[in-house]
Amino acid sequence: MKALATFALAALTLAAAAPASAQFAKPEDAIKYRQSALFVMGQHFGRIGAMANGRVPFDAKAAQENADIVAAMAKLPWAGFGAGTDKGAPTKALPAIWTEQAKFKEHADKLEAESVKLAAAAKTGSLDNLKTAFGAAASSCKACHDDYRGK
Ligand code: ASC
Repeated sequence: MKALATFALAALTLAAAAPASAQFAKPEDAIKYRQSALFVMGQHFGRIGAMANGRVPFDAKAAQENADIVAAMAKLPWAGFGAGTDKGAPTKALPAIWTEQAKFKEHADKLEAESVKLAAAAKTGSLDNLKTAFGAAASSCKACHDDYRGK
């Protein structure tokens, strides 16, 4: 039992010190993880967009719930872009992600910041505030896709 506890502690310590890519058993898992996180985020972001663009009636509570999910999801994809995850499963991620890591991280940070603002805007209950914050967040999605997502 004591040996097991020691082993578990050592494993935890290693895990905490390991780079993000080591959180995944294989590159394919990291690729699926980031795609899944971005897909879920996109679904909830799209529901806000439908309200912001007048395609569905504004529902302040739904906007708030969706924006909270977007803000939580926006933190996740980046761990799935670790070293060695440029291939291993079908991916549109461009090689520049790994050669321009500082710039890519700026985009990720920008999205996270805009999604926090989106959630704050949604909490005000104002459609105008939601529209403004949605536009800014969508621009941050697009800016990164333009540079780092292939066709
Ligand atoms: C979305 C979505 C994106 C962005 C992007 C904005 O709703 O899924 O990836 O907006 O299209 O330009």
